Amino acid sequence: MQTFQGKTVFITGASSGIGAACAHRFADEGARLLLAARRVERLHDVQAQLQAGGAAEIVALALDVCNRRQVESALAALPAAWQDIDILVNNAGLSRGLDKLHEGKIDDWEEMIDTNVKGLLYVTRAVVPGMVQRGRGHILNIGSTAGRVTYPGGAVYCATKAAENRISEGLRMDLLGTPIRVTSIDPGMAETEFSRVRFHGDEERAAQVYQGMTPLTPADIADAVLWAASRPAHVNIAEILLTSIDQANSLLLHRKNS
Ligand code: NDP
Ligand code: 8X3
Repeated sequence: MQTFQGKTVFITGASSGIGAACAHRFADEGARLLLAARRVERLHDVQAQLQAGGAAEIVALALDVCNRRQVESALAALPAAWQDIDILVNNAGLSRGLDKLHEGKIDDWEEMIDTNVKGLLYVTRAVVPGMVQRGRGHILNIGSTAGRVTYPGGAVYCATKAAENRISEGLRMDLLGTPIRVTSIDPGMAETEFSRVRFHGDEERAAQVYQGMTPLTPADIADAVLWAASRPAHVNIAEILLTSIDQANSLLLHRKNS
């Protein structure tokens, strides 16, 4: 079993949902946390809650993962005591819109691709060389059931999550021969701010997504992340696919009122 006391865990998209839940889970295990997101005031709220719960050291980093230069400079500028990242949780991500592809908004596509694919790559490129140099590390990328089964209106989001799967697989191959581990955590529907963001703030439409079914909670997913990260050093959990009991895949849901 790996333990996390004194380990440095870097979580992107830690201001909300799954990222914030991962922060709580690793904090409970005594990890030092480097938490990144664009909404720094929300990160400070998460930080305050963690500190009230007795968390170890925490640094909140204002970061837009889509901004390649910002990713490079923010990580290079970290104080020496925070440079040695042991665990990277590439969680920052979003969906925008649920339009048919031929009617889709190109700005929505660009935002998803820039965040979920290019952002993940920029952060990975900035962090992993240090892991290789130090001879230790674990990258956990947050994928989705959407990366495995496409759904109508979701082609571009699903493609970004399929890309996450392929990038995780390729990184695992490229790191073969090192002790660095790579895991893709692929959850089904979880109630977070995800649908609110997808529908550009339309709360009513977002709430309908989870109507009549029990979704995963962010804590369920954080548990899977922690479990994968805590396996013995010679065990690499390549993938975890998890859904709530009311979901079989991207297309097949059980709703109590249907
Ligand atoms: P939330 O909207 O609650 O959280 C998304 C997080 O990503 C926020 O902290 C947000 O922070 C951050 N983020 C978004 N864009 C950027 C950016 N450009 N730079 C830095 N941070 C960014 O949604 P979830 O917690 O649900 O989503 C987390 C991950 O889980 C995503 O990758 C999502 O695709 C994936 N996922 C979600 C599922 C679900 O049903 N909820 C299921 C499967 C996977 P801020 O806005 O402050 O920058
Ligand atoms: C998030 C799950 O099904 O809403 O990746 O796309 S879904």
